[in-house]
Amino acid sequence: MAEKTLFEKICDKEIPATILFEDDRCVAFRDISPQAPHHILIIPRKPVPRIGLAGKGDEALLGHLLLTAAEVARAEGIAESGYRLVINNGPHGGEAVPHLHIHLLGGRQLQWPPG
Ligand code: IU
Repeated sequence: MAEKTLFEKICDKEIPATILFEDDRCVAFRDISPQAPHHILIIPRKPVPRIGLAGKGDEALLGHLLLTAAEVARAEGIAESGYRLVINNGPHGGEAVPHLHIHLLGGRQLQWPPG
């Protein structure tokens, strides 16, 4: 059996994290190194490594992750002021953890384009 990813260990509560929401398909927790006043990661329990490796069978899961991100933003009180959802894919995308995650960033004016 493959070694669990760090984020699988967070899902399984083997590594501590500040979890804001969880259900049978996903977990949302505060990023350990926040880049904005609100910085939350929404991840699938299924260890999809990155969006580029998601398949047709993951369509409903991907929709669920996005809707969960929007719900968490509402719960955080940043829905009205605005926020950004980011998925880093591969080396040039800045991906560091090979377990699909959506960054939810908000609580300050974000710049465009990103660095
Ligand atoms: P990236 O898109 O793969 O670069 O993002 C990984 C994120 O995971 C990054 O923002 C880290 O701060 C965050 N993170 C975390 O929240 N907890 C951890 O134990 C580790 C990374 I390692």
